[in-house]
Amino acid sequence: MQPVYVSGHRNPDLDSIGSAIGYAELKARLDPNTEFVPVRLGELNPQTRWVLERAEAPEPMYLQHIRLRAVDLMATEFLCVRESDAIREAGVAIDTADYDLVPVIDDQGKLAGVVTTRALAHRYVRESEESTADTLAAPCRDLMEDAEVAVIAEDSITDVSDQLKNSHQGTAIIVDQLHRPTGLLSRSDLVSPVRRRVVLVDHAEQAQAVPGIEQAEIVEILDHHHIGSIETRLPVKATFDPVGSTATLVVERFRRSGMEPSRSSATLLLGAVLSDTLILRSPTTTDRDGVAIEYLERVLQIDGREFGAEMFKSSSDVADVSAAELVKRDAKEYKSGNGTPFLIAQIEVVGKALLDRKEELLEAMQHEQMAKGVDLYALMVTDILDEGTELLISGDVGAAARAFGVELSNGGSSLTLPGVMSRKKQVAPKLLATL
Ligand SMILES: [Mn+2]
Repeated sequence: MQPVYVSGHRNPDLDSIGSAIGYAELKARLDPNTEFVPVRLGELNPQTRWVLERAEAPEPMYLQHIRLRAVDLMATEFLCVRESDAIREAGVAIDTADYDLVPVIDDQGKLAGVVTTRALAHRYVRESEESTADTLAAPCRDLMEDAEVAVIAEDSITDVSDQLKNSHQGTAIIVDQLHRPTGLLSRSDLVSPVRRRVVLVDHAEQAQAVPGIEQAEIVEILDHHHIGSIETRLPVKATFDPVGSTATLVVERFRRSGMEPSRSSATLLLGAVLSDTLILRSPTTTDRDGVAIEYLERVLQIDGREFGAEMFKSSSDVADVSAAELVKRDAKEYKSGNGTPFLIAQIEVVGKALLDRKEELLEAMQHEQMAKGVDLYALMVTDILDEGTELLISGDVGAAARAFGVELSNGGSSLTLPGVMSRKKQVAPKLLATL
């Protein structure tokens, strides 16, 4: 059985990582026969690293894409013959397994070629006609031909399928780095293959999901954002519940199941709720987030607000971080109603020091805007103590100003937005509606 991945969004933040780890733990405890693997879709931010260390939790596995690979469908139990084996052995091997060829290996176990049913049949017919004595006793190397489709385990099924279509051999041989056969994959294995499975947490936008999501089977969605552009083939259990963090929903599910998260997961979930709600100051915060924090404080026997203050302090010093990194670190991609693509990044800070680097940030944003081919790149510099945002804009600044009904400030490339702290609730909807 293939595992079920539990994935947050690209450019992962603490809520995505903490929720993925916590929810994978709960799912595995509720369904011990299935493996749930929390994953990350990119580099972890410093805040997430800080909490992972406190939680003594390992970095989740990096998932590059969720398209089917040769390794997902290949058979790993199969027969090989040696070059020196009698051709008859190849015939027996083919007869035993259900493939149209058998791999032939050399003395080092490396793939030397294949013996196909077609070649065997020709040989047999010729021998019968010539009524010569059993030359099926000749070594396989006499009848061997090149393997036309030899691929590696990570190769995508689409590639393997294309290669098989153009080959008269109906079976692909999967080889390792030393060119030793490790699996077989026939054309019939490619008919209605079992897709890779994933639970989405903390997002429901295709542009934010793991690459290849359109080929995967989404088994569940647990989110606190607006319902995005994700499409599913089958009906799925989907939750879009507007609380302050996805971690809050995970905590509630633990409690509803009568289970307590491990200390490690509880630490991550606490960090995630505090991070997404900016220590319960963000306008997205609900009473349920407060209840989740109180519960986790009891489980962990620590003061949540103190933990949160320490956590934000650890990650808010960005003096040493390059502008290029800052504008990308927590960027989310959106598409407005008329299909205009744009990005909103956010940095939480304490104090105004970062705004001294505004020109440098804007330059990095222009660069990213071009690289991503989006119409607008916005960066929220959010002061979590002062409770307000300076919104830097690369793109149509006028449209952004209209979206918020404010004047351009500070030289015409940013908007001063007092009280604005939430990308999801206060910034994304306005830009979605205007662009
Ligand atoms: Mn979140």
